[in-house]
Amino acid sequence: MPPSSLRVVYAFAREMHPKTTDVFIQYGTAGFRTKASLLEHVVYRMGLLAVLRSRVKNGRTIGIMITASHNLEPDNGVKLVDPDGEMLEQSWEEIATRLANVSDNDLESTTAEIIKQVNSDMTLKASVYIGMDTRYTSPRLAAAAVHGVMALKGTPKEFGIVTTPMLHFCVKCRNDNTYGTPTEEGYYEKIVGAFKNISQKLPVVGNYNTTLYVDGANGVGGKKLNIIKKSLDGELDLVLCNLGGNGGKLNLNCGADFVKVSQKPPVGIEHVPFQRVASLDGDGDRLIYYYVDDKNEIHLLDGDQIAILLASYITELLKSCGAQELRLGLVQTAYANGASTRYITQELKIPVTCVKTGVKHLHHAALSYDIGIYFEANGHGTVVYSKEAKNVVRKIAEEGEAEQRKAAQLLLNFIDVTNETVGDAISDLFLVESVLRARGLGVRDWAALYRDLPCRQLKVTVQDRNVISTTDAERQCTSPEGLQTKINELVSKYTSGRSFVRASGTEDVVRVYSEADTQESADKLAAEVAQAVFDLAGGVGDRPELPE
Ligand code: NG1
Ligand code: ZN
Repeated sequence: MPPSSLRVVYAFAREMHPKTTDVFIQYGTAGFRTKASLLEHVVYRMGLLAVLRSRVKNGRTIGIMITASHNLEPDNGVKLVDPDGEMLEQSWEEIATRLANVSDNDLESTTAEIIKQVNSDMTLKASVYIGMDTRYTSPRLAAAAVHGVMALKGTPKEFGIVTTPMLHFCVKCRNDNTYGTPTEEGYYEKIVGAFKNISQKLPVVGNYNTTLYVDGANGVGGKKLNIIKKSLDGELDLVLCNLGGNGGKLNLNCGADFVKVSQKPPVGIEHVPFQRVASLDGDGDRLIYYYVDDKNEIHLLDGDQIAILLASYITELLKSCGAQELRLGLVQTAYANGASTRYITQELKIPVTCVKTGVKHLHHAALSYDIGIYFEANGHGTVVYSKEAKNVVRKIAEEGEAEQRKAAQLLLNFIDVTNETVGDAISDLFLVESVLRARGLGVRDWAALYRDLPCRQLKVTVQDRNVISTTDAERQCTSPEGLQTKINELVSKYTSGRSFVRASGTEDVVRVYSEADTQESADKLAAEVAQAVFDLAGGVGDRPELPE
């Protein structure tokens, strides 16, 4: 493509998606995320960038997802998906930020500079898959992405409303046809099909029952489960709530993030005591389980418990297959409950790596195991299996002894239920249900495996959140001066106390986390640390108060 044809980049921008704001926007841990009204020019430009990225990757398909995940309705966002279905390579985040923020007048020249910098061969074909969540602002933004792709003569393909993990899955399949068929139907066929295979092999036993309530966060995940529900042949009886009807607003007082952070059940569900409920987030990539007891108290089964459930079951299957030589490990962040880390390392004797917040860090660390299980406490996570691991299991499934073969075949089904590209609430839900069924566990049995330490998360608004620097996978704070010493001093007053602070990558706040032996102590410690942040890191607004 000769440079002169870049003029269309400017023309499209000026005519259709002009930059109408000077607010600086940054590609963070989850792409660009802000008020939907500020995003149209950004998404158009991500259409351009996706084409360049596709060409740098020899024409392999790149994904663009329009979503703001668990944020409320007025927000939206956009993120790019790399060819293997993973998050955009980190070195391109700065390029994305630069392209998103230049003026329309400089867009043509900046695009030319980037083409040169990344060495994108403009004669190659380029393919971009585009998906969106259910927000009313999404179709307009998806159209902007399409225009961006077309401006640089790439080929866009729109998937309409899909979960974020479905788009990741389709991108992966398009670039690697051994993984599956790159369509929504292909996703159901592989993931739901494998779950049905497992169910047919495993009778319902013990305390497991096939009824599962679902909080769909009034987003896309619940809608897709409604499609899946019809094909489950009674293997799982889904009672779907918060599907977006009856005036239910996306993520408002419901969904995985609400349940996890507020530690309250969502609105929109009539709770039956001790009934297990799965809560998804707005774009279907996070999953939290919980139940409410007969005193109306909530018991959470978050990402930590999901990871443990999956890890212990896969370990058992590996043993039954005779494939213990495969190295299985777990990846967590500082937000993982201390009790979970202790249980995994001391009881299950499974190695744990702790990394910085952000899926890409977890995913990357998980790849260093033969079977890597990663979950953020908030319910985002999945399992990744190395090629070697899959080959070993396949071989046993074909050539092993009868019992080993059976376990290996079950593990192969389990692998097929997994969306290895990214955390996926729907795939994770079927994985959890498979394990509960296989082990005959009721939700209380699962919750009884170990007891979480009470914890609390708070946010503090400061002038500039970047004054907070951290080290040791965010568990220690290196600036502002004196803050870590103060945190240590506060923590030392509490039994089993732990606390850390970090700047959010998705919101303009500093996050505070604490845990201790009682909820009162965890709440008090969090509030005290929040005050320390406020005092030492330039807090704005009202100083956080201590609980009554
Ligand atoms: P930030 O805002 O950087 O804390 C949040 C989550 C991350 C991750 C991203 C992307 C917490 C404490 N943080 O990031 O784990 O999921 O959003 O959505 O849950
Ligand atoms: Zn999400």
